[in-house]
Amino acid sequence: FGVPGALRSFSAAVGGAEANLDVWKERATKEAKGKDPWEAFASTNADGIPVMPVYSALDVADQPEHGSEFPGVYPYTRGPYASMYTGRPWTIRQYAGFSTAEESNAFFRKGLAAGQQGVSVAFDLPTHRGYDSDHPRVAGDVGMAGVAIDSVEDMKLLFDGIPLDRMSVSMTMNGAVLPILAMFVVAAEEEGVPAAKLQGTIQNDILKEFMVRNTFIYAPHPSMRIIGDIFAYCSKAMPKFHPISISGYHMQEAGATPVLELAFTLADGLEYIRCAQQAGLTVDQVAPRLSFFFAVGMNFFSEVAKLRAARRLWARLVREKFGPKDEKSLVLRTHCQTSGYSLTAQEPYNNIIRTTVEAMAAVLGGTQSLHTNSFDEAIALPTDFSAKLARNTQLILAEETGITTVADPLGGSFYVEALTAQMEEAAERVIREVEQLGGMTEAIISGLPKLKIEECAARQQAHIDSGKQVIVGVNKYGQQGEGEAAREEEFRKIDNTAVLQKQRERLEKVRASRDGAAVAAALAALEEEAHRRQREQNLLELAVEAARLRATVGEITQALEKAWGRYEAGGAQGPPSPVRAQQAQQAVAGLPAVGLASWEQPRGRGARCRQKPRAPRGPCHASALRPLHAPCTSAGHQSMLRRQLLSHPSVAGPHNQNNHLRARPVCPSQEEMAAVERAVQRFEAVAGRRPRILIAKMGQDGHDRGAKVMATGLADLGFDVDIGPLFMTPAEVARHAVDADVHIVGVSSQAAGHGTLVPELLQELRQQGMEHVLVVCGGIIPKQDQPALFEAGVAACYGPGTRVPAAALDMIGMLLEEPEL
Ligand code: 2CP
Repeated sequence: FGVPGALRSFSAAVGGAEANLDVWKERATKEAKGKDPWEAFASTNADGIPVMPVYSALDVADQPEHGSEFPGVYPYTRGPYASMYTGRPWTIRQYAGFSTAEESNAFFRKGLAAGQQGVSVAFDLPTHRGYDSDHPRVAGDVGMAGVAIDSVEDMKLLFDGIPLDRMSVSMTMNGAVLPILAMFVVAAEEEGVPAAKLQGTIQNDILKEFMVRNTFIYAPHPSMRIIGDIFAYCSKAMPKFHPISISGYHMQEAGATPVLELAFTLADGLEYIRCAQQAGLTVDQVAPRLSFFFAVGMNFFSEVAKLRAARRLWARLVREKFGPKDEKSLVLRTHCQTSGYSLTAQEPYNNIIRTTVEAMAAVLGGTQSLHTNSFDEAIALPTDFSAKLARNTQLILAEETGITTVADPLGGSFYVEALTAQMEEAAERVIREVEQLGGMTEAIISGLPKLKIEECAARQQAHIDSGKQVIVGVNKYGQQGEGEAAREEEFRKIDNTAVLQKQRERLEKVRASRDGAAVAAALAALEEEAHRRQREQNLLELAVEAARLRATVGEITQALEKAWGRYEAGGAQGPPSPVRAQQAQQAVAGLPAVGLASWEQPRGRGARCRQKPRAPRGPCHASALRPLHAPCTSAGHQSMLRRQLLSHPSVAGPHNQNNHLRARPVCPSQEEMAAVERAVQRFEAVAGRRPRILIAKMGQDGHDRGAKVMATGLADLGFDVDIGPLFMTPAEVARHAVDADVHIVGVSSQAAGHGTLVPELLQELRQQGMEHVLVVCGGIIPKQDQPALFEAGVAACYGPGTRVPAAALDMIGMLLEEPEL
């Protein structure tokens, strides 16, 4: 069979390529009708990297490593293991969790019986934020976007019948990571499985929470202290467990391009090694158990190249910066998840195809573990049927296609190798910038990474709006009559009240049966340690003791909160200051400043706008706005709020009563912009001031991309916009609405809490004499939830993909309908 291709001398190939290039150019020029083929056929990818119409040996000739790399060998570009999937295919690990521990356990067991190979737990938002289910702030969120866990008793039910000594378990937990990991350890221990045998991963990546995901509890510095203690505990007591999953996934979901996702994720990784060193560990004690997590979107070759570049760059950076002795410290192993952002609410069966393509990119990029999204996740939680299709996507790839028979089958592709090198170089430049700021903790405190990601999101939105980025069935080829392929009755619905009731009962039982004095002492020990300037005891060790005594998630969280307070996320919650916005714009060279400054609207009281209560608009009205993309609600929170309300009217959807798209994008719409301007002026003439809206996030749902896109868009259109802080209660929103004297409250909901929270808000507004305020909802509001909301008094629901100008006109129209306005 001759000499392996990878070892063949390149000089002959390069010489031959030079000769053939001229012939190619001549023929391509003809095909380009006389134009320079590089200009005619070249393009630019999302990262701004030029993509040539053809690649050859010439494009990799300057890469010394080209052709000499092997999987399992430094710098690991081609995979962390020598045999890769020929020895062991990736782990099929589907992320799930909802309602109670019992229901989630049944769902896990069904999946495992049907071919799933690892468990991956989604917790509900109260658990993420360290609240017990009976806390008054969280009623609407309990069990909705993940499973509710309050104590070890819940944790034991969650893993009932699942052999924790053999099953690798991933837990997506960042905020309340101490109580949850502690409860996992105790639940296993009480089932006879010692911590040393536990295998799996806890996400525990707080840095990206401050950037994009928002389930933090404490400020960055104390949060990093927790992570250091978890590293220290796991390196001793849980050597088979991965104490962190350093996650870029949510960055891409929030808008980051593949290079930005890669750069920030690796920069986070470097920061975590430093954090471990501060906790007294050596690089070789922590780095081999670090794991990563990337999103895989529709940019097929960029995603493959990103995973390859990630391994190469990580190996090199760790070697250069930390000089480990153990080669395992250099190896990047990763989980991947197909993109929730790429899923569309419209023609949802297209999502099966998208997910398959993305899954292929993940495995051709060499992932170790994979979650494939269900096709209906843009609309609701996955059903048993859609979850089965998602799982089978992986089983078919692993067992029917032959993809697993060769390690790194794309290795040596001129394009893939050239792109890998370009992405590595581009990411390294960003990492250098972050390191110059003092590392990722300091960079995050400055707010810059978040702003860079937001800029990318705005740029991508503009590409979608203009049709430059095609989304089949949405901004191109939408067919009448095919918009609602998934039947409504197939959606999974959680009975939040029943879950809440069950959790309350269980909590009461736990609190009644434990030794109260011992629990109080364990909690006091935690608080005392948190107060210390110098570490004396390990916080996880103390949390394990408290969990063993049946302290709850809320109590353990609160013990530390007494010392550290609850972080009021400056960066995540509020609009950036003009200075920060400007810095970010400078940092992201060439990106347009998309309305960031308009978050800084002047505030002030104007003439009160009085209206009669109005008849609710029905679902037809609400759905007439063109749905575009939707967040993936898989276990609710995995997707950052995706392409929400569009701020540029370059692709207009018709207002028609059937919720169908036209078959082609319509290019308006200076007229529409002018119409909004006229409407705002008319409103101002009548009400004495511009329409004023409060964009509110209620409950523990931290997905704020859509809220910010909407706020920016409306401000650009002339509205006065208030954007409330994250995690408000209905009463707080109502108070804010009174104080700001708004005409409209726009509630953004991505995590299913609206069913409880929005009626409460309306009630609060009524009690405060603000029944005239127009309440509209946006985000993921499943159709079956809408009648109850309209019944309660909601004026409109603007689904994913609603264009801001259309929503603006709609809202002003509703306000002006009132004769006495
Ligand atoms: C693997 N092994 C092999 C080979 N491949 N041995 C010989 N030849 C091979 N070809 C061995 C490994 O050395 C390891 O053993 C064992 O098999 C398992 O392999 P692994 O590569 O460690 O796979 P894994 O156990 O599945 O772990 C993969 C990750 C882990 C990436 C390291 O961190 C992980 O599974 N993460 C999942 C994270 C996750 O599910 N996140 C959910 C996010 P040893 O261990 O003995 O070495 S949901 C997110 C949502 C969106 C949200 O955040 O909101």
